[in-house]
Amino acid sequence: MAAPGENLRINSDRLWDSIMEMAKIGPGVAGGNNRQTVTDEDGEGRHLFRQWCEEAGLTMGVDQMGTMFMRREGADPDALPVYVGSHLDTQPTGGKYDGVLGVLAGLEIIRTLNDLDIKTKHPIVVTNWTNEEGTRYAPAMLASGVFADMHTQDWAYGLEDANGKKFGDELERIGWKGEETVGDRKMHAFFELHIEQGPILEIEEKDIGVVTHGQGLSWMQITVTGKDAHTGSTPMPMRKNAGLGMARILELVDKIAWSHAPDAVAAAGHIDVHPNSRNVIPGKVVFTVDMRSPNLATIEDMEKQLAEGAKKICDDMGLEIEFEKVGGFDPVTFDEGCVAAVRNAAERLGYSHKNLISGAGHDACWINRVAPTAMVMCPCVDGLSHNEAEDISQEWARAGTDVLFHAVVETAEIVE
Ligand code: HGY
Ligand code: MN
Ligand code: MN
Repeated sequence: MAAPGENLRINSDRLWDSIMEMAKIGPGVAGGNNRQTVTDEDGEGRHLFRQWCEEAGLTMGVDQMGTMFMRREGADPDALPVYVGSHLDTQPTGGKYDGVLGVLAGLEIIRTLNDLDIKTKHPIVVTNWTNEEGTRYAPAMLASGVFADMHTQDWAYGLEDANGKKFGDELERIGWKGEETVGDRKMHAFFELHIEQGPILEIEEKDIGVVTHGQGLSWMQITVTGKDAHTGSTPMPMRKNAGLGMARILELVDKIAWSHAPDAVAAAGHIDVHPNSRNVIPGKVVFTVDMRSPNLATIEDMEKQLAEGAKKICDDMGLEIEFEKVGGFDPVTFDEGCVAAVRNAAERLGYSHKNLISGAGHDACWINRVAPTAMVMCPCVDGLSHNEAEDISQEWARAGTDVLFHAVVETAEIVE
């Protein structure tokens, strides 16, 4: 396939301006974003993205999970499209670039092709996947998971947030429940640009991560039940302190991850304490343990250690314990052809690069099950993400988007 000339580059000022414009929607409290899935702010961000795409001549399709597909026609309308995108939803204390860079980089590819009047054989479709973050509605990568037939749509529609609002109802309320059957679309390939969300590229001074694999993930929700009681008048031997039980389990979680160092990580980010009153011993805590590794056997051993160890802690303390797996996917190996397109693009463009295993989960991890898929990563400052202080340089955004541009356009095949 004819590769684009190494002089073909995107317009990084235009890309940067769009990222900053999108960041104004659903602002956080410390300079980042709070644009959680299927909130009004999510709806506002979708409308802005749609407006930009239509200004660039794209036609929109939306599926029944709300995922947006913005299509640029190819010379061969029957050729399977090359998809490129990520997600516009954010964490409650999210940054401006997680997901957004990948969606708007896809739009920048279209804008650049329009500027240069370049045609491709395959159509190109820029994609915004619904609910990648999985915060308001677990699991993460929800819509891409339904698209890859990992969850049923009915199950997804029935998920409830902390206020009992159902995902399907909220998607309809914001007006983004589309008509298309989820997963009907067939792809020639899928590419996703994403910030690394870790420190490796910055420390090693590499412009580009050529993502060969993705870590697997396990989200185990644990409910520990003891007995609400007065923190002052209840003698220590009589207490059934669910909060203490959770604390000992979280200590165990840390030990389990270290027992597999350096190939494992684990923590709990979601913790609900009931009744969460200063002078009541917690009678119930609900928390989610997030465990990850590039090795499936390691994940399975961590789950086993957690189940046995947490049960013993609760038995010894006279507490009840329940486990519910609320999310997970196996480690991912991306498509060699697509990965090579990314690596060749970085070489051609003169960007430093290294192979990388993605520490975070991404929509690409599910789409890799239904289409040839690869990811491009750019550095982020101090490797920080899922924090409003998340930051990247415009140069890093430019390099990542240039590489994405070349990988997508080469795969979509320029028509002379
Ligand atoms: O959890 C993840 O890895 C992703 O950021 N949603
Ligand atoms: Mn993301
Ligand atoms: Mn994220």
